[in-house]
Amino acid sequence: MRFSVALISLALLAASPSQADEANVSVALTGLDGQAGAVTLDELAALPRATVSAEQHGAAHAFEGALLTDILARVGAPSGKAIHGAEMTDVIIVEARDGYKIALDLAGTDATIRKDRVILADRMDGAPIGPETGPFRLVVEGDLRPARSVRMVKQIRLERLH
Ligand SMILES: Nc1nc2c(c(=O)[nH]1)N[C@H]1C(S)=C(S)[C@@H](COP(=O)(O)O)O[C@H]1N2
Ligand SMILES: [Mo]
Repeated sequence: MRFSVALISLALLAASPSQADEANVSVALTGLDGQAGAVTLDELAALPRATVSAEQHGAAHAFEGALLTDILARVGAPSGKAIHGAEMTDVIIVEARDGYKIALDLAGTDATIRKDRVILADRMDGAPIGPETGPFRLVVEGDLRPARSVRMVKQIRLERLH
């Protein structure tokens, strides 16, 4: 009897993701030359944090996360003065678990070019975003309709247009 209780407890432990697993949930990153990387919830929390206000269903919400610029630096993305010439056709493709995807111009996400920030958020109004719409959500500051606010972000990749 005691043995079967122990077995059931073990099975339950194996089935429910631990806190460590949650923190290891990640977004896959791909650089211009195919460099592969990732950012986990833990790593996102350790990057410089930014809070962006965005409207959702007519109400303003505070989204908190890290700048896309700081995240894409992990796969060697150009930023600041390095964005000129050929880099002006670099695009960022953000894809979600449900297959929804959007594109952004890299230049338009850089703080030296535009003041509106683009963040990968992991918190909304002070709480984790949660698995149904998160745990990662893209937020583009200044957007009037949140069509580019990708929920459940799975992958972010860079491509140079020719
Ligand atoms: N993964 C995913 N993200 C998405 C969408 C989607 O279909 N799938 N729709 C977009 C569109 S068109 C809008 S208007 C907003 C709506 O966000 P809300 O449901 O939080 O208001 O989510 C955007 N993000
Ligand atoms: Mo929409």
